[in-house]
Amino acid sequence: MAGYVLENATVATMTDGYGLIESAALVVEDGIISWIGKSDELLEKFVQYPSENLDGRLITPALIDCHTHIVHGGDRAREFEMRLEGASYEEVARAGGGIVSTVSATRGASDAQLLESALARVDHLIAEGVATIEIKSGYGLDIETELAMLRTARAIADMRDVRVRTSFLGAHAVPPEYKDRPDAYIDDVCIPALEAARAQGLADAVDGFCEGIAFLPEQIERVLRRAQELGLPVKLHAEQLSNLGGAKLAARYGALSADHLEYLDADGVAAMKAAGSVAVMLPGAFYTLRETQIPPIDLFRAQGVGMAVATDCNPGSSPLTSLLLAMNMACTLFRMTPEEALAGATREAARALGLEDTGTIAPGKKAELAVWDIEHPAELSYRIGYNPLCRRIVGDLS
Ligand code: DI6
Ligand code: FE
Repeated sequence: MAGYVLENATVATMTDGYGLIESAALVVEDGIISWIGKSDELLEKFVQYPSENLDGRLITPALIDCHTHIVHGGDRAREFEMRLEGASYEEVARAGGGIVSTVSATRGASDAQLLESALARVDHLIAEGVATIEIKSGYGLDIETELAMLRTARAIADMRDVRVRTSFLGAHAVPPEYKDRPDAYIDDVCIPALEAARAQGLADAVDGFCEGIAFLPEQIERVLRRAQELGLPVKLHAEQLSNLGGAKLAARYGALSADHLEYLDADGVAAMKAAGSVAVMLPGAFYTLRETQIPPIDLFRAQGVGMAVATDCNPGSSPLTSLLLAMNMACTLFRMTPEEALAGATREAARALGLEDTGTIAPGKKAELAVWDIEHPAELSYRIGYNPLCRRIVGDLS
């Protein structure tokens, strides 16, 4: 393939703030952005390329959903009803519902069923301009099913034009057969499954759920240590329902991100800043669980901790397959600005995944673009339940 030019567009490069360029042209060669600037300054050598007039539409980096549990069996609509009848998320979990019920459904699903149900959700994200999706394991909680989840996640990238980054989340919940024996679960299942995932090239990162209803910091640390020995980057579900110092622990392991963070304190923010960890905001879970304490957005801003925004797509606390809605919620519920929300679903999401070749529009980055039928990028966060995507461009023009 040679190259092409996109002309007559407004481009939000997201390199620094929106980085808006009006009446812009963008040149792609061999799937890589090679030039971006004003149309009337387009270099002579690019004029030979086929060009497409975008009629003033807005181009942004393709969106990145950097935290999902999109591969899983079953659903939890009944649990949703229970919560509406008054049960809390923790009560549902302690009563054998919650994560563990999805574990049964996931173990009971065939690989084909897991793939098919995940693809239906993935297609919703793609339809909104998403080109990279992070997908976690964590509903298998036995070696075989954890690996099956990760294989399914990899298979999605073969079935759709989307990049998938996998995170091993064996330390997500204690399965029923290890009830009250979380340490034995970590030794017998979680660490061996992590090693197998690493050996089979199925894990790009390692995650955990550090919480009273899941694993304590000492248990999480054993997993993070093994990940580090295996050369895998780490991230962590931390401070979602209480403050156990999870983000600080993850920061000691150079975490790419700490996620949720509603109960994070100033100390934790400082530790994240020092480690360069991204704060992944998951307003879909906050909304679904009707949380009231918002993450320390002002402290992240003051300290310069990057904020990403993701769906947390999962069957329990965030049955959400719209990253645009997550961006709207990040603004309305967390008081992030539309500019921060868009950076959160592009540049900062890329950082949260350790990806350097996507998330902004600049020479050398991959051509992973979203073209929108809107004039200003704030519209992406402003509308609720409206999808203004015109097209996604990944590599070639199609
Ligand atoms: N935090 C979450 O929000 C999801 N996992 C986690 O560690 C919830 C998963 C579920 O309820 O199934
Ligand atoms: Fe999650």
